[in-house]
Amino acid sequence: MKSNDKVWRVLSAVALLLIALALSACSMGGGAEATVDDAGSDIPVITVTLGDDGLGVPAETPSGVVAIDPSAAPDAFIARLNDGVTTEQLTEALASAQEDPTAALALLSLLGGASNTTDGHLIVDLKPGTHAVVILGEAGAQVATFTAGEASGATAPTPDVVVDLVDFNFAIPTEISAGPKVWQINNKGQQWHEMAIVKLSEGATVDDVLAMLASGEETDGPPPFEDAAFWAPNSPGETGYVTWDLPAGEYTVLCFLPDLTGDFSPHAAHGMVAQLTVTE
Ligand SMILES: [Cu+2]
Repeated sequence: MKSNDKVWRVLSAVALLLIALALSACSMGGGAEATVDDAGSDIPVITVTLGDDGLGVPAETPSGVVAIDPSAAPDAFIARLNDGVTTEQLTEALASAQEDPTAALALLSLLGGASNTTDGHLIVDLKPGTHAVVILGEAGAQVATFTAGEASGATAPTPDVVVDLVDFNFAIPTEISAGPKVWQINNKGQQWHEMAIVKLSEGATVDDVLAMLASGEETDGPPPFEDAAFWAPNSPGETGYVTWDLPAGEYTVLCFLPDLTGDFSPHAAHGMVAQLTVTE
């Protein structure tokens, strides 16, 4: 199999997951004009919109600690453009990102993205400079860029749960209690990483999930898991925050991203899988 085929298949599986999450979260609203609001704390909220005229985001935002509300486009991810990279260059690179993401990844740092949050947003610490909100869809990439300027002066939330993403594992508590929890997600690896928190279907195993990813198809109906929460890819060194309220139960945590320095197999196949128990 050509490596590009493998990338496509893995990304197709990721896309299925993202679409499922988007459908589950699409009742959360959106469509309003893109704004920067005050969340009631000192953290400004940057609202992403998605309408007939595409993806929208305020042209100028604070830098520093900000909240980004992608609930109108829950499969969007946030990126910082490398110095000198233009929107046109990024758009061109993203056009082929689903076949091979390496060209796009060379132009930016991925800051994450989140679905199924309790408050509709994720929190990131933006450096001054050009950023983008991106959706990779079947119809191609949608990109909205914005410039982070003056520092917000806000402080990052105090996390309840800290997860380090490494090559290839999750440093994550084995057990947390139910109720809203602020998660801090740190990529401490050398590769890009994401975090999908899923509930395996009755009788399904991690091997079933890996087999689905390897086949790139849903051969026997739906995937052998339900999505509970998703954190979109972070580049090495990047940190984000999100509040999730996971019901009590047993969860499996996986990274589906392809190993770009190896055989393009998903990180989960390299052992980037963890179990999480949420107690009452
Ligand atoms: Cu990973």
